[in-house]
Amino acid sequence: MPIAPGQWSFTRWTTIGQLEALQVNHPLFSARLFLQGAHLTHFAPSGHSNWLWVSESARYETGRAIRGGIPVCWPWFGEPAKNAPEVRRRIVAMKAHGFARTAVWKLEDVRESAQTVEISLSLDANRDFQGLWQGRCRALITFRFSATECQLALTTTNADSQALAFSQALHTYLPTPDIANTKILGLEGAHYIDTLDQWQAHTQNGPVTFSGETDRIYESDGPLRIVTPAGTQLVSSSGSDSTVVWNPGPEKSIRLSDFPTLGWQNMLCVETANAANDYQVLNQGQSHTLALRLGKE
Ligand code: TA6
Repeated sequence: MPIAPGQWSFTRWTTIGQLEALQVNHPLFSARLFLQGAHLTHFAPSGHSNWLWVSESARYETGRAIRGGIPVCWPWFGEPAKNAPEVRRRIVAMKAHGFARTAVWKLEDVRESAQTVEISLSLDANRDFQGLWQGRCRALITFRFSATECQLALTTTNADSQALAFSQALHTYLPTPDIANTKILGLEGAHYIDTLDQWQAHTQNGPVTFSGETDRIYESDGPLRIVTPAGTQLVSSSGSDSTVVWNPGPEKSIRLSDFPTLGWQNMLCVETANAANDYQVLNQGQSHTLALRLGKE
């Protein structure tokens, strides 16, 4: 059972549209976290704007993924057919990005201090999901907010007697005043798969810049700097050797759900992942943690 409200100093239950969320109003920062999808849509140090991009067309409806923030793509990333056979053979639902982002997670804990708030939620992927996926595992995600950082850690534990192969991503949407004057530093020389070029392998030459639809899976585990005209966002990770970089560009934006036609000019996704060949395999009882740390320069 979730901890009864009223025991918290900075955290309150709220309802946005059809969805329940935890609203954190701490003297040093604010955050909004939905039970559906364990979906973070807002984090900002006091006096600052949201570090995350959220579509102005986003809809807050039961069973519908929220466009923006940090969707949790789990227990598979991307289209099922584009996953390794060991991952693909477990997938029943032919939809992208798994089912965690539209499932209701269980609130495990809220811990508050003068400097931080930590919130943990869990999802038991058991027989209730057998129409979507053939596996039995548990996800525990912990958010840690402070005046300078937003941290996420997603731990998957295999509860099945058989080995579990899965892929995943923390699908972070970041804002920018102008995508044409935005670049990502830290991927220079990295190999990547260009999903828009028949999934061919390429090597990154210089910073990543944007001149239209971009959808790439980079081999990378290092810290990244996202330099925009409004400032520089820092993204670092652990438990991940792949980073997905995505901007839909003008054409795909028209086809995307809950996405404003010109929204592509003011956002990019830098996704901390275990995607493509970076999928994970766990034996019974083993765990893996995918962690993300957002900061500002
Ligand atoms: O992570 C990049 C990507 O796989 C793109 O190909 C695009 O489909 C994006 O995710 C958004 O997917 P969604 O299912 O949230 O519309």
